[in-house]
Amino acid sequence: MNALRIPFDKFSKENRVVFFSGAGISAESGISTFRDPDGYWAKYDPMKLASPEGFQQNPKLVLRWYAERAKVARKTKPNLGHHAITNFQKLFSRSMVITQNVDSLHARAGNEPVLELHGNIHRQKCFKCGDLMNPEQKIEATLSYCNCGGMFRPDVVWFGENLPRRILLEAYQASIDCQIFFSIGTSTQIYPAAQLPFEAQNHGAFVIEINPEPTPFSNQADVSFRAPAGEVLPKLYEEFHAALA
Ligand code: BJW
Ligand code: ZN
Repeated sequence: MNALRIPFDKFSKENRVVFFSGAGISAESGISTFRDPDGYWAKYDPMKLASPEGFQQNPKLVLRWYAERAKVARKTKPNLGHHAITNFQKLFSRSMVITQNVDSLHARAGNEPVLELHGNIHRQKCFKCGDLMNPEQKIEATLSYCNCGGMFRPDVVWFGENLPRRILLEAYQASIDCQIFFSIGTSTQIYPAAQLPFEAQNHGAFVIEINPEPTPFSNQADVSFRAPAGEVLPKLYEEFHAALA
């Protein structure tokens, strides 16, 4: 741990803190990442599975893939990284999670509030009118239709689609307003989400990156921990707690 490079004396419990996460934080729960050597995009074509064009070409294939992932997500549990964030949030009452993940693990760990930039795999919406499927209705791996005649699809953000505007604005505002920004388990390659660590730092935040591999942000992170989130976050929590509580 190079936590000694964190200027604890500059921080207080009143600081605004953002925990920005990507697929890497869920890896230790057993959920696959996208761009690691064993990630989804090493096996599957993202344009076939995670784009509106892919869905239109083969909706059943896309629905099957998402149903399988939703099943895995339901069976997995939040890990030490998610739980450390819950502890951090007790220390820093003005903090939030901004995630690119769709698996609900932050919420299940009790992290709150959580902004989901790329949607949620446990919901569906109409491909045509955007209406959400009734939450009482069971999501199946097969096609179902909205009253308007449109097909239901996962309520996630695919390539070429806009992120939910209000959530993106709120995430941007929180990033430029915070004093400490954690960038956890993201390859920092997918925009506009990848812009957030840069914006936070440009607006004066101290940015701590946690990722076993380097990313396009690593060189300019204030501190970069090259280790798994489930190892680093609990130790960092102890350090922050000892310094500030
Ligand atoms: C660990 C670990 C451990 C492992 N502990 N760490 C500007 C320039 C060029 C292109 C664009 C641009 N702006 C926008 C675009 C287009 C595109 C884009 O960014 N393309 C790039 C290739 C450049 N963006 C979009 O299309 C976005 N929409 C948009 O911008 O709309 C406006 C627009 C419209 C039309 C044209 C242009 C603009 C939407 C992006 C949607 C991304 N969707 C997905 C699927 C979501 C649903 C689902 O889950 O199926 O979101 S793709 C996938 O990538 C998923 C993720 O949320 C996202 C980010 O990935 P993430 O989380 O970083 O995961 P990985 O796998 O990449 O990285 C994991 C990391 O964890 C690794 O670094 C590991 O080392 C690490 N790790 N174990 C800590 N234990
Ligand atoms: Zn509809």
